[in-house]
Amino acid sequence: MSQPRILSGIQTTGNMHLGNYLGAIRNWVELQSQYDCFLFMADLHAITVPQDPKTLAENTLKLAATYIACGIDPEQSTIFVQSQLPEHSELAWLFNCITPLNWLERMIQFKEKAVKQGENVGVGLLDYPVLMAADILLYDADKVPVGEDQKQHLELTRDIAGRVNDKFGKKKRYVLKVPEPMIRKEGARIMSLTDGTKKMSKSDPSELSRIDILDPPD
Ligand code: AQP
Repeated sequence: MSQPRILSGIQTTGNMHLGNYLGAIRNWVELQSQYDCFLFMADLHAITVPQDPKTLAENTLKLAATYIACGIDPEQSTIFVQSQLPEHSELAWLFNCITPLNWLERMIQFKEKAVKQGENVGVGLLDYPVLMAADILLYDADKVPVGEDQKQHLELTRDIAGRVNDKFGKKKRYVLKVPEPMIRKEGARIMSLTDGTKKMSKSDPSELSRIDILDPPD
């Protein structure tokens, strides 16, 4: 019998921190023997905020090496770079055409990150959860292991799948599998070291706010 499938990824926006490790990658390592795991480096998500192209390419490779160093076994799990598969962007466009704008405007992460970019905020930042829905639904994923901060985006993925199924599915025959979130209680939301009201984040300008997993022991 085939194993149920898992899909998850991390943005290639910088060094992985303790939140990424405890909220995501540690769980992937534990799950890889029971699930058919598809784990990717989310470089298309990374460019929703400005990135230097050379640094982005380096971060993508560094993230792949970090997955393996943390215990993801490429013989057991499929590791890939999101932008190498045009299907992610193609499906995102199709979903764009059926997703109401106000579903996206409600997203907390968009509201928080948009404030930082002021008038220059890009459409990609608003559209981020639609691309995430495409990432997941493209693979018929059964479960999506993420940290607490991604819960709202995952609900949107489920709403998009439901909408496609209602619009285009035949009676009792769904078009898209509706995935379940997998959010562990422990480590689901690791907070910033400088502001206990905010989650630890790669893009926080203060390096003192996080513990990177590549930090030296001292
Ligand atoms: N602080 C956190 N606690 C627990 N889990 C976390 N995750 C992120 N931060 C925490 C989980 O890590 C996975 C990958 O996240 P991501 O890097 O793709 O995007 P993000 O959630 O936006 O993380 P960052 O660090 O805040 O990135 P930037 O600053 O670049 O936007 C996800 O499963 C996430 O839940």
